[in-house]
Amino acid sequence: MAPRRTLNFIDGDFRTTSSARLFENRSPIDGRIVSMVEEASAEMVDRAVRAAKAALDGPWGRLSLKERCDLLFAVADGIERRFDDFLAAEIADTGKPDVLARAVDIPRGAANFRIFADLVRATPEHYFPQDTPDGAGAINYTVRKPKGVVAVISPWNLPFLLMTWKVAPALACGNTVVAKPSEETPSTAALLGEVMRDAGVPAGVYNVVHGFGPNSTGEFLTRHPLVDAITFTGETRTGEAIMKASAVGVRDISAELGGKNAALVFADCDLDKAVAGTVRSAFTNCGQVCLCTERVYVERPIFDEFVARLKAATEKLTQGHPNAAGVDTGPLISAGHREKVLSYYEIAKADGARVVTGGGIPDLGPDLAGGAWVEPTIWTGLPETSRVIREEIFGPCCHVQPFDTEDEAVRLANDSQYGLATVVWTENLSRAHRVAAKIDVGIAWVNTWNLRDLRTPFGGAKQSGIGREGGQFSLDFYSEIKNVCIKL
Ligand code: NAD
Ligand code: 6OD
Repeated sequence: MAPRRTLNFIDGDFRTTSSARLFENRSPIDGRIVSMVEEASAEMVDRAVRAAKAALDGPWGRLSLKERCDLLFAVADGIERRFDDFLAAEIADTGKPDVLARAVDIPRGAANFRIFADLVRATPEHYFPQDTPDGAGAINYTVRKPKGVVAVISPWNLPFLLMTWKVAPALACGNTVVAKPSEETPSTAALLGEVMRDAGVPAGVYNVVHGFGPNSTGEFLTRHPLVDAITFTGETRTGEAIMKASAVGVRDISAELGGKNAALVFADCDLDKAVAGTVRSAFTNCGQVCLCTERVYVERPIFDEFVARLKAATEKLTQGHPNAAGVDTGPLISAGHREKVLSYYEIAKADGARVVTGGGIPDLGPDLAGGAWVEPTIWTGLPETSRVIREEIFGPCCHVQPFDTEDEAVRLANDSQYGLATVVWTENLSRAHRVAAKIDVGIAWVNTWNLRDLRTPFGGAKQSGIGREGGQFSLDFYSEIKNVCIKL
């Protein structure tokens, strides 16, 4: 049977062209073809952006705030009605365990629409009464308008969660969107087109174009002159390229980029929690979360015990088919990404690492032999100059290194071009606040990892990004805030 086709969703429906180039969407579980995807040409991208522009002044722009938010609630309901379809699509594209996608990715996709619909209705405007020399005064108040057509460029690691984390606030603020999901994970973005259409979202409000980055769909989209703002999540180098594109026409950009996140484990921590938390922060989603810990610094008196317990806990993780019971970790996203991760496993050996556990490819039997599997891996003994310590690997691996003082721990954590997230493990309240304040990151967790309140700001310092999204911070990015000054 020929594999099914994944089509671009433009102006309210799926579009196919006989001249479209096709690319394979392969499952990282076993290498089988999930679907053949139509790559959007420059003409298709232009059609999507023009449809989005037209919808701004059409039925979408004429909706009241309540009507718009009601539609977003209907989208959330529609995602939940088709939960199993989204779950199956996300698992086939990414190979992530059913338990993870079921508990996190798909529910968060629906929640994103509800939370931003609620938030936009609850957001007050600013009011500034002003004195004037004639004594009569003036009043200033702010008015929020949509920015216009927003290009949403998203990565493959949490495809549905991260795309909807941008699409939902953009629509809540009255914008229209053209989304370009990663070429590795096109399926849930396409399914969302069906949900939007069935929920009655007007044509042109949500469009999806599939394809690659440079010289392909991503670049056609970010360079399109009718795109008013770009929101991007992905690698730092890609962020730089997209920033250059956004400079033409002075378009606003939000960029959530890479990380090389540290965990600081102090001797006064609750060791059980620190070990369990580090297993989660290093190996969740096979290490493919931008917030994952790849550098672990442990205070010397507990170093040996921590490493032994981390090794034991890591070796208890079960790798296997995402739909099998009791599975903790799936494969990497692709054979290409596995090559990259394994190249760092080689660099670690060459740089003199002690391999505490892992370091290779697991044998999971013939059914999974075509998949992108690697072993969860822990190293010690590398110099801080090693590329394994300096560069983002984005795989199930971490290096553990001892430290002697709090100042040294902070210095080591901050010694990175990145500044996304840090975890501090300590039971000392003063130390927790002191260290969290000194770390140069956008997100500092203490005694937990990836605990999310969707009202909080999310983003990175240094080369981990520009701007903040989340709650009110998203609404500020997706709105043009105008000041109205009235002389009384
Ligand atoms: P990537 O940068 O390779 O691709 C992301 C998206 O950008 C894809 O849709 C891709 O097709 C598109 N793209 C690539 N080049 C482009 C170009 N020149 N113009 C327009 N679009 C282009 O990232 P990835 O490999 O998909 O994702 C992994 C990376 O994402 C890691 O670095 C990870 O840290 C980062 N990430 C960051 C966050 C965060 O919130 N900070 C969240 C998730 C992932
Ligand atoms: O939880 C979120 O809102 C979020 N933006 C997570 C990002 C994870 C990165 O891989």
